[in-house]
This record gives sequence, C-alpha cells and structure tokens, in this order.
Amino acid sequence: MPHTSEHMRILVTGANGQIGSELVEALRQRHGPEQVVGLDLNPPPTANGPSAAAPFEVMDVRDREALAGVLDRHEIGTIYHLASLLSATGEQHPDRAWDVNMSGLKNVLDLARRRPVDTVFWPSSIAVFGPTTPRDDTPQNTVLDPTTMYGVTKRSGELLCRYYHRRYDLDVRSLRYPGLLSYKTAPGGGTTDYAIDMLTQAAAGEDYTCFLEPDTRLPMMYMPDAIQGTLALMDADADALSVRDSYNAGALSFAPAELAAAIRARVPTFDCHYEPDERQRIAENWPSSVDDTAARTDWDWAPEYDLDALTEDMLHHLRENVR
Ligand code: NAD
Ligand code: AKB
Repeated sequence: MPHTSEHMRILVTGANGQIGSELVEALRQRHGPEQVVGLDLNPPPTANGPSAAAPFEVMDVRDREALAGVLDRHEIGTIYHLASLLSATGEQHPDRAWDVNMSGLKNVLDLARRRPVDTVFWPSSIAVFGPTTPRDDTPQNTVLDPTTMYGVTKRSGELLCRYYHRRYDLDVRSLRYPGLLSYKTAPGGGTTDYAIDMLTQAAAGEDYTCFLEPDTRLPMMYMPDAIQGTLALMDADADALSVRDSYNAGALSFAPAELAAAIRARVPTFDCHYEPDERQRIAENWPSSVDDTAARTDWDWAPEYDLDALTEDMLHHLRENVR
C-alpha cells in the first residue's frame, strides 16, 4: 500500500476531463471530499452535494511555482497527474502537446521528489506503440515507435517515470490506458472517441458517420474498469510492481463495425456510415489488442465489462442524458 500519512491530501490534475471528473468522484467517496483537491485550467462544472465545497485549484500545470504552492498549501501526499493533450488534438498542435505533456509531467515529478509526496500516478497510452509493433496481443516489452506527438510524449513520459523511480526512488505508477468509453464527461480530442460518439448518436435516435474504417480494431475499456484498475494499481504493494515504465492493461477489443452491430442488436434502426479522415492514420498504427499478463499477475488486474455489457450500460445512461 502507498504510505501517504493520514492527513496528507490527494491532488488530481486534469480534474475536469473525461477521466479526472470520475476519478475525483471515486476518490472523494473513498477519502472524503475535502481530502481530494481538483486542479484544471478552468473551474469545475457546478457541483452539487458534498463536492460543492471541495477544494479546487484553477491553474496551468506548466506553472511550476504555482504548482509548488498548491502542493504546500494543501499538504499533498499523492498526485494523479492526468492533465494532457490527447492524440487528435496533439496532431493539430504538436508544439503545445509537447509543452503541456512534458513540462507538466516534469514539474510534477521534480516537485514530488523534493516534497513529502509518496506516490504519483500518471497515465500512458496505447499511443506508445507504432507500425512496427506487433499489432495483436501486443507484448508488455516490445518495439515502441510512436508516430504521433502524443505517442512521443507518452513514451518519453514513461521513460522519465522509470528514471525517477530508479534514480530518486519516487513511487511513480502508470497504466497504458486503451480508448476509454464513458457517458458522464465528454472525451477530449482522442482518436478512440468515435466509439463514444457512435453510442451517443445511437442513443439520440440518430445514425452516425464514423471517422475510422469499419474494420479498424482497437483496444478499449469501460470507465468503471479504468477507475477500478487505477485505484487497484495505486493500492498495490510497491514491491509487487515489476513494471515501472507503464503497464499494458487490456479489457475489450473491437472495430467500429462490431460496435455498430452491438448497437443495432439493441437499436434496429441504427445505421453507421464510414468517412475515414486523418485519424485513421493514427488508429491503424496502434495495436488491436494488448497482452496484460504483467498487470494481471502483479496487482490482479481483472476488468469486468465485455462489449455487450458496455453497449447496454452506455446506451441506458446516454438515453437518460438525452431525456
Ligand atoms: P481530457 O482531455 O478529457 O481531460 C484533460 C484535462 O486536462 C482537461 O480538463 C483540460 O482542461 C486539462 N488540461 C489540459 N491542459 C492543462 C494544463 N496545461 N494545465 C492544467 N490542466 C490542463 O483527457 P482524459 O481523457 O481525461 O485523459 C486524462 C489522461 O489520461 C491523459 O494523460 C491522457 O493522455 C490519458 N489517457 C486517456 C485515454 C482516454 O481514452 N480518455 C486513453 C489513454 C490515456
Ligand atoms: C486517444 O485516442 O488519444 C486516447 C488514447 C488511446 O490515448 N483515447
């Protein structure tokens, strides 16, 4: 177990994002709202209930001095550093992607090792893989040749995390998330976002035009599994963790046509058309599935949702959102 002292608080950067919004909620349920500090470029959407008065910092993770102030002021002991630009946005703004993704991480790691921060979580991505990586059942240790600026920052970040662990004994933990599906907060500029868009259109009774080819199979995961997996990795005994760059974590693997078929089984009128754009080039250089034996062995990674369960649950909740 990470050994953060009882009174030390948790910081989540990128707290308003697709993952951050749900991770903050899960952590506040576990530890109490006042123990979890959110941080993002913008204020959070208006919160109700116990989270309404919970601590939140509006700032840029590239501002090292301001970040140092946040760590001191709130007595932060654990950091979940999620703030980042994703793959599609990163290809539109490669300089900004490098700056936000790398300066943000370097700031977090440097400040964490000098202050009483016990543990840092930082997510990597399947974007670290590339065209010469084996596409099916991609091994934990294999060729890493990312083609996007996003993937370059994720692989560089993995190496930086491992370096800080070896050199400074900083307890940094990381998962290579696949495409994440969720219905609470809209996704933020990724290539795998087509799957959420398709389900959202279907729930609204609309057809969908997909920006990937029908047979482009990618690894995916439902958000409840991603949150549970993240917390399980952070709960694990440090000595059990054999991977200090980033763990492969598989769950589902499907192509747009397979998701469309799962939707059509529940919404017979739904139709999907295909007009691939520049995101096709990104997706076709990523794996179709990953080998996550190390995660399953080291910290009992065990996702629950398959394609049918995910489709059913997503459509149910998205229809509620439409009403
Ligand atoms: P998102 O785009 O939904 O959210 C990112 C948040 O970071 C946004 O709220 C944004 O305002 C904030 N942010 C951006 N730049 C910032 C800055 N300079 N300072 C402070 N905040 C800033 O992203 P997400 O999907 O929640 O992803 C979170 C993390 O997980 C990222 O590191 C991403 O690479 C990783 N990841 C996500 C997925 C996925 O499918 N969602 C898959 C693999 C990895
Ligand atoms: C993206 O598509 O950029 C993300 C990811 C897989 O990292 N969802």
